[in-house]
Amino acid sequence: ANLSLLGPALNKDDMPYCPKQSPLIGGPIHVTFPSGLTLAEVERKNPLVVRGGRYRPPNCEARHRTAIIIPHRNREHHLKFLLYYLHPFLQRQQLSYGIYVIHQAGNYTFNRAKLMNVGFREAMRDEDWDCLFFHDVDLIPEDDRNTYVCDAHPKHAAIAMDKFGYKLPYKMYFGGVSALTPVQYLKMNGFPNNYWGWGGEDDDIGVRVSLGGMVISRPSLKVGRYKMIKHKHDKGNEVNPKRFNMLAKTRHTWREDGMNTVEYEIVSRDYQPLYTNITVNIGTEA
Ligand code: UD2
Ligand code: MN
Repeated sequence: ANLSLLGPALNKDDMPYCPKQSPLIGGPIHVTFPSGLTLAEVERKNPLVVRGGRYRPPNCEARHRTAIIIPHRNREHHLKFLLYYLHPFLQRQQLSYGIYVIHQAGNYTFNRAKLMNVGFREAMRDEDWDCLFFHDVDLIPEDDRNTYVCDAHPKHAAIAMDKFGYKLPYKMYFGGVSALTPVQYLKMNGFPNNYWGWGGEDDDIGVRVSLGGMVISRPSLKVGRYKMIKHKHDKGNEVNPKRFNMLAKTRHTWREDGMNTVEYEIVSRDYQPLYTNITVNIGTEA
């Protein structure tokens, strides 16, 4: 007899697959920033998260494996709140997941998009993730129906942010939080490496989606809601004055700059209880 007809599908370890819709989803999340919160407290609240910030559901085999890539420097305070919300959020979605913090070494001008390329390569070295979420450190999701899985096209998840009045600021906007499968990522040659400082890189990435022959997918406005932790412009991430000139050339440059040309040096890889920290030297502007 074909036993699979008799019960839920079983995987090789004889655990049933998780249901297609997680029964743990609760909808809207009331986001506040408790003073005095510590990482030790976040650890205590997430006893099933293991070394390096990895998790798999205890009683079922996850249908999706998602890596979260967070570009970072000098925002420990934001990171703590993001981890506080993100770990339970991903667990309620019954995902198998890992959280990577990609920390830019040194004081040279910040480069968000290049750090994402590093995160992509380093996360894929670890495991065959089927989806990567590229996630600003200061954006807290406000609804757990915004599932952290990939779509048939690159997904812009942060469609509705408080700072833009919970509306999409413009049609091609691709900033904040986005999600791609490895195939989608490579199809657009990843992200640009040459945007140093604030701005432009998110629009370049948006243009790459269409240059790679894809379209932008988004969750609904009701579900893709985020709160951005208020902050000032960081030192070392000054507005990039070249961004408009660079953007005008993306269609000529995207094949020559991206995942196929990224160069960097890993300074350290350490497995924290709540995330894997990768400190990287990404060099300076040519
Ligand atoms: C907007 C976009 C962001 C990006 C940026 C331009 C939103 C919500 N986000 O963010 O996706 O396109 O414009 O570059 O509109 N970071 C550090 N340390 C630093 C500087 C930056 O960790 O010193 C990281 C951190 O993950 C941060 C992200 O880079 O969330 C984006 O930088 P931002 O938050 O200063 O820029 P913002 O809010 O204008
Ligand atoms: Mn921000």
